[in-house]
Amino acid sequence: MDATLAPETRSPAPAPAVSWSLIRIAQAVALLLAGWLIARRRTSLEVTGSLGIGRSAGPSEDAAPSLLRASLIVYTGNPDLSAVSRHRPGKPQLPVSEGLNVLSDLPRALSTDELILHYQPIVSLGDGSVRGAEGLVRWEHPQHGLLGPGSFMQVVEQTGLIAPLTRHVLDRAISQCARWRDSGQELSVAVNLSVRNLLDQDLADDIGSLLNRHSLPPDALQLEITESMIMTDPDSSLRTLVELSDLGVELSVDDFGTGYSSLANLRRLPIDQLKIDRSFVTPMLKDESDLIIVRSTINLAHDLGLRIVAEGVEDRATLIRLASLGADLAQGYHLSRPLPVAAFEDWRRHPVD
Ligand code: G
Ligand code: MN
Repeated sequence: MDATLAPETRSPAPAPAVSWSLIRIAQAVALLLAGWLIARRRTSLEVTGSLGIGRSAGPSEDAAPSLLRASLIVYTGNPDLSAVSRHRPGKPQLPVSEGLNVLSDLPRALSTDELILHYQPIVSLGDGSVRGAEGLVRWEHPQHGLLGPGSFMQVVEQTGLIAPLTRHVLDRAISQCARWRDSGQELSVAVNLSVRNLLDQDLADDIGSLLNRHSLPPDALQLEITESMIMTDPDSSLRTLVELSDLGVELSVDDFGTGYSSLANLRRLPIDQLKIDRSFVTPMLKDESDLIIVRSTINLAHDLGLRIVAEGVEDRATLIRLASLGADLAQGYHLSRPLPVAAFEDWRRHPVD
């Protein structure tokens, strides 16, 4: 009997180990990078370098995946910011197998208009009017076609690329909203933030400049954050949220009900609205416990002086029930899927009742 395993049942070859001499070389390079920078003679900045080592699986493997692993490890493998770390099997896996190299393609995409927004309408449950739209990023990749955020955001969020991507999305959303307002449509626009954005001390200033540049009133912009983002670093997040709120932009808690934020924490935050997660809203007419969660969340939000948006409204019966429960706004496939700008404007002329 042949004792060798059939190829498909064989476990994948282990990634080659990184030799200690390679690590020593990397450590020496990191030491050379470290130093002090005296800025304008007054402020001194400590400069350090982080190196990631990603070995290729063999001579046949393209360089891109190992470079990607190495760059990613700089950001993800280094929680204590030790200068050198190695990619190990089992660390976050990237969609490199699909041939998409996010880290090398995204900088180009940011400068060539490949990253666009689709807009999903948000409608008032009081009078059915369209109040605004959530801008959702899409990547029109020249080789891979139209990509949703699921194909690239996980990688982007783990790297420094999240800052330019968020700036790009904000710029698009703000300029689009300003155009709508110029044509007499009093819409607002919502943009999703990532956890790293809340640790970025320049965020509020940068958003202020974008609003100025496009002459958009700050309260026409809503920024969506999740409970888990706030819990990652509550103190730094709170500082950024207060700055954003002082700027006059509105803050929403997205996917509300799926995280672990306590009421005490929520009360500390300068938020304006809760978006109740679609996992409660979509099935609420079939599942009594979901209905109870939706109803009590609406009451909780109102008692705290917050507006409530129901996400994931997939049929008319749910829309009507939400209105009778007193929810303020609704979003979901029953109203519309996220649409490219032209289709959104077309939809506005023929909305669903
Ligand atoms: O996390 P956030 O709520 O920002 O996610 C928005 C995502 O939810 C988008 O990708 C959008 O396509 C999706 N979405 C919006 N409305 C619905 C809906 O009614 N049903 C489902 N299943 N998904 C929705
Ligand atoms: Mn959202």
